[in-house]
Amino acid sequence: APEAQALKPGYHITAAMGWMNDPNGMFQNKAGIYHVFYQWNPEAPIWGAPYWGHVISKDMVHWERMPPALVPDTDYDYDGVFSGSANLLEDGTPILFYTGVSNFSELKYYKQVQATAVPVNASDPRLKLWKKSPSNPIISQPPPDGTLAQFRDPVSAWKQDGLWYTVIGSLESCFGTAALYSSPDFQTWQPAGQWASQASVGQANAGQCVAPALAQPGVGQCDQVGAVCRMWECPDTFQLGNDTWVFKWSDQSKTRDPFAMDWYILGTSATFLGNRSQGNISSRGEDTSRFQSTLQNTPQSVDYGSIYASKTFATSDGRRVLLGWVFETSAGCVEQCSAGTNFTDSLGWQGAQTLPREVTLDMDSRALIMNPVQELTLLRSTLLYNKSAVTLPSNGSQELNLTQSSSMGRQTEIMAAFAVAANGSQGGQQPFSIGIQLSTGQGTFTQITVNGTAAAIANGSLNIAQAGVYVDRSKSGGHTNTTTQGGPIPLPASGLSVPAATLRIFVDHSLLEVYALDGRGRVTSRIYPAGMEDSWNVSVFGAFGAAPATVDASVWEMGSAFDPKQAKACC
Ligand code: DQQ
Repeated sequence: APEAQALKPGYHITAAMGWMNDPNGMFQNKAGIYHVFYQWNPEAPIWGAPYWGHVISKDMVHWERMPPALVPDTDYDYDGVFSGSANLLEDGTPILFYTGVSNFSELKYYKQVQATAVPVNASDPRLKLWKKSPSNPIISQPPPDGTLAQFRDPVSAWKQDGLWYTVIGSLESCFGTAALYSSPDFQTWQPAGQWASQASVGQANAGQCVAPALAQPGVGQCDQVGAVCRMWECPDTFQLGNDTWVFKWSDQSKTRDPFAMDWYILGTSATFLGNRSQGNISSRGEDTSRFQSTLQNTPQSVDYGSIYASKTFATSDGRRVLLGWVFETSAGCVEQCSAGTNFTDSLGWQGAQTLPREVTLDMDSRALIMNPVQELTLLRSTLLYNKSAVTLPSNGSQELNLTQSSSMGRQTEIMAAFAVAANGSQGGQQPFSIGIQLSTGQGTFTQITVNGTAAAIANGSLNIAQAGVYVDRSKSGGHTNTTTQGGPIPLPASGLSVPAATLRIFVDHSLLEVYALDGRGRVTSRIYPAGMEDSWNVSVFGAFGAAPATVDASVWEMGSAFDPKQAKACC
């Protein structure tokens, strides 16, 4: 249908058809080719026993589709090849590490075990075909206080002191946890305590469950489908910088304030590895974790918008890159919509991945900064608008007079850098507000704002003391969910001294990715305005106290992720 095509993202990774959710097992192989897998139901645009879909790329922006890498077809994964990771052994051999799910129709709970797969032909740079290990499942015991019904999403393993370590999302005594496992050879795995838990990162468990009455070995009442306690899904952990570790997890509860589903916390780890008695650590409220969240008191949001199950990998040139599942969320349902409640169910496809984001550590703000990988500029085609030092009236807005009528107008990058005009000179705390309004025709618009307070605005430079980033969808129109998404931007305690405050927005049909203040604040939103297929306009606005401001703005058309002219990723 034309509407389905008008709304389908064009330069983000999507599935050809059917349902897409979590990113899985990203890595870059010896030939330099990037591999991305994802949870995929090719049979319908709703969640169902997932396959691992597979795309490859030479540059992380142009992608080629491969046949599905893993299909739910064995006795331990016929209910789904659930999420997991990729691992590169020392000789460069990739191993996919995933959760096999079975048993649902028989026992009404999912039995979750961990399994591996390797390339059929490791010298094929496209790694087209994969085979499951004959010794699968390789982990079929949940952690001591855990359950096989909530035990999934193994993290890319790391090696330390001669042992491999991985972390697996779990529910232990009604606490979401990341269970640690170790192995000498990637075959035999032992529980090794907890890496982190809701208790250790200072989040209460949402549960009303009491100690599990074990109906069957390893299955507690908390863990039946529909129970209140929530495991932690899709944990991720990695070292960034000399001593700093990041721990990231996905929290299904929709009660946190500010709202976010993917969280991270910074800490340290190494002192604990190898020194604990194995597999005997209670999760009942005690902080026994090996990941120590010493560098941050409270968890931070990966993104305030519609993303979940994000995951990172290391490129061969040492960058840490994140992808996350961007789900559909239309009017009439809150956040992830269940099947049948989302108007996009009718489109024949659902779900996308975020742009690949480079993750860096900012110790001044004790926060992660995320920006699209630099390769993304390869997708820029026509420069539609480019002006410097456009004056914004104080508390006013400036039309860029950009009206797009070509279909490419729906694939756009907007970059704006706001500065206080040179004659602005004020001390004290000044409220400021900068933003972009995307008008999509028929009186509908989406407003993206960064606001807060700036101290000592003077001579074109501002010191931002407090800021937040918000996507206001109340007037976006069509099938859009009208909730405003956003939250505070972590800043250094002494403020952020910048000559220009930046806002970078990626418009990809129904998908908006917003990066504020050079990637310090992020919001990914879905908008489904009715008029979007016709034309849209960009206006910028800014108000720095009463000081006049200027803006440098550029807008590009963007190419497509699956451009037939670039179809071959390699070889
Ligand atoms: N999605 C996968 C699970 C994971 C969840 C199943 C998170 O492995 O826990 O599709 O979205």
